[in-house]
Amino acid sequence: MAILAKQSYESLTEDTAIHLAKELNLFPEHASLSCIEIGDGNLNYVFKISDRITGSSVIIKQALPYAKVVGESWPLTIKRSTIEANALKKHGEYVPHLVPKVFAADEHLAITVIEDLSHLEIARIGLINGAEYPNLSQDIGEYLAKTLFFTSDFALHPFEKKRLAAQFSNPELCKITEDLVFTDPFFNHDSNDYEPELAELVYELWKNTELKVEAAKLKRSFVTEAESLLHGDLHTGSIFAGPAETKVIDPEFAFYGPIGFDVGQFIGNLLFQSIVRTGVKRDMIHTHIRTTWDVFYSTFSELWESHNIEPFSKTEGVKEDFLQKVFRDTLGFAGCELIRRTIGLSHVKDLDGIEPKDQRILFKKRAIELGTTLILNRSQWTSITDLIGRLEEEIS
Ligand code: SR1
Ligand code: MG
Repeated sequence: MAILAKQSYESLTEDTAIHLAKELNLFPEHASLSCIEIGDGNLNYVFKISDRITGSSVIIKQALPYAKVVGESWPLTIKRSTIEANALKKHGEYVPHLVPKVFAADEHLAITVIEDLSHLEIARIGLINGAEYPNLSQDIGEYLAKTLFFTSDFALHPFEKKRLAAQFSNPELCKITEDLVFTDPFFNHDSNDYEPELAELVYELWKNTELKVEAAKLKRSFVTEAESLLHGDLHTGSIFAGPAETKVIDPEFAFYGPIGFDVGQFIGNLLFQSIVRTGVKRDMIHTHIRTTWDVFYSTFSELWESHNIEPFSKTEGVKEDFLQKVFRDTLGFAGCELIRRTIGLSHVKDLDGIEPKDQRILFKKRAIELGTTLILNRSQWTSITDLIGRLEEEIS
């Protein structure tokens, strides 16, 4: 929705962001405002505006008309800002405690004004530094189950479900995922990015027809299965976490897609930490993986029993069959995430931050191998214990 007099896009600066905060009446009239740009993501500006008098602050996030990670040569729709604001609001109907509050949004300026969460830290950074986040997997399991159940055909009238699917049509951002997650890493494509020491393994991957057949199936599923309103980019960099609080941010890739994509991206990103850790610190990650799946499964099952409007939902075996399909998808999508973040465009600090180089290469080889195993074995493994068992085998 447009809320400002100005009807055309211009990229904000720290000064104009302060003017905007005043125009939007985000602070009391006599506030003494300061602003810094704190964005370190791939795509957007993030301005933190603070009142020096009261200490209160808000975030103005602005989509740039290009991908910051690459530069102006990669144009990118600013409509993603409206998708993001609407997804935060929609998901916030079901899990208000797990997403930031949205104070305002403007489609022309491509801004979303949200609560400042800087008392929390980005979960990826915290996990790399050894933070435990005791509630993280419980919270994300609940976030996944509730957002994905309540936006699906199991909970919505078919007209409302299809209205939402149309509202959240997000072709440009989906194309990024189709290319960067599902296509480019499986071919010799310019966008790929890997160390020469990985070349042999990467060439083997490109020649692995069995793997490519399975990757093609996963891509097809991503492109065609409009099951629920996904976050669409649920890696650990899209989550703010603290000792007792979790908030999911950045749903600019939101669209109607397969449920297992969100679950798999989160678990896939935890797997990077499984790869780089040892001993009890590694066990802790495995506990997070198990808890995520268990809480997702039990919460989704309870919602199925209590709120499912689909007549087939009471037929014996339908729920179990559906959740088994979600589990299979979860493993496959997690496998794709492991491979793309290791050899494709847009890496993760969990691996790239490892020194010395020999160690980093070893972990990256494990990530490629584990990703391959997940994609290939996703139909044989039927429980989260099968996945944890495979992870534990690796070091025994
Ligand atoms: C050009 S965007 C690269 C990646 O950043 C986002 O967070 C998504 O994961 C995307 O694939
Ligand atoms: Mg993001």
